[in-house]
Amino acid sequence: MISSFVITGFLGVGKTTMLTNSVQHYFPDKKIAVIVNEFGDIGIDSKILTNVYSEVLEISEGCICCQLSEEFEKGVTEIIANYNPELIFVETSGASEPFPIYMSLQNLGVTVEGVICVVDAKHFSAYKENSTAKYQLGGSNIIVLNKTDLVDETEALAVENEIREIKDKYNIKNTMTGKPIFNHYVIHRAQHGLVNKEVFEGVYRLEEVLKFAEDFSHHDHTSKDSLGQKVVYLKNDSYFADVDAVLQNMPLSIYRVKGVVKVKDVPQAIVVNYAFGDVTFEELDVYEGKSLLILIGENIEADVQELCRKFEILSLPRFTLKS
Ligand SMILES: Nc1nc2c(ncn2[C@@H]2O[C@H](COP(=O)(O)OP(=O)(O)OP(=O)(O)O)[C@@H](O)[C@H]2O)c(=O)[nH]1
Ligand SMILES: [Mg+2]
Repeated sequence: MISSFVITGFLGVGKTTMLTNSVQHYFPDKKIAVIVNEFGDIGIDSKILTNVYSEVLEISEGCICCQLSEEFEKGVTEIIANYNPELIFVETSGASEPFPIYMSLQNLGVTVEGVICVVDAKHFSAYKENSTAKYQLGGSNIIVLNKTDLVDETEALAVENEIREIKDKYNIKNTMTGKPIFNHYVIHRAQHGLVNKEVFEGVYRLEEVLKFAEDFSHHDHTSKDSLGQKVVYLKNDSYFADVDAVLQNMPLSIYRVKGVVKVKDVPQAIVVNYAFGDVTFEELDVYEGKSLLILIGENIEADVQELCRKFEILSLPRFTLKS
């Protein structure tokens, strides 16, 4: 029997960080396959994750909980046939709900040990009103309060209380009986995605809920949440300080930036990771592609136009593929 975990949580909360830190730490000898669905059509996470795991399947362009369940199920079937993993981790995009993915895995005969929702302790108030964020909490049974290094105990407790309120309200229910599908949930704390081992030990294993699954109505979040993404390229003769200046001047309505850039004064390519004003940089050993940034936000068209006007090093792709 193949086991799996679904990792959900809003944009930039630390899902990939958990996969690179905790998972590898706890399962050094297991055959692990990772499936990652990113918001946006260029997979930065899969580039990071392939440095850590040998089997990484990237499902891009669209949301696996809405449009891509067929592609997702095909991908899982292929990864099982070709690699025969003992454990599968699915990182859902920050804009998708976990429950449909849970159902797909179950339909394929893969045991779901837990649905983990990662929460950003520092930036929770900035995104908690987003309806997808609420349904992500409602559809999970293990909640990881991450980035606790950035808040004090009072703030952490306040977020935990808010999580409990939302969880009670949005806990997914059987539409026939009105009873919650997941009876219990736990909240763990983490820094840089490093959680207590019991999160992955199956102690919170979900009961079989397949019989309820047909009654679950998927909420149409794509039309309600106006998140959009845009890619910008970086000119070849840019310096690190130029990139930093762009990030320092991000409008508030852009809350996630990911990308890989090559600059003149750093020998290796740099992975840029920006979430709600905080930014980290990491070096990437192998990268042959273009220097690019993916920006995600609520007023994305206008914001990106403005950024490109302000910063000469940025340019928009000349062609965009219509989806
Ligand atoms: N200070 C701090 N930063 C963190 C922590 N966990 C993650 N980060 C940083 O947060 C940023 C986003 O982390 P990711 O792991 O890429 O987040 P994600 O949820 O996978 O993001 P998406 O896939 O784009 O939705 C990165 O810059 C991380 O280095 C943490 O516990 N503390
Ligand atoms: Mg990620």
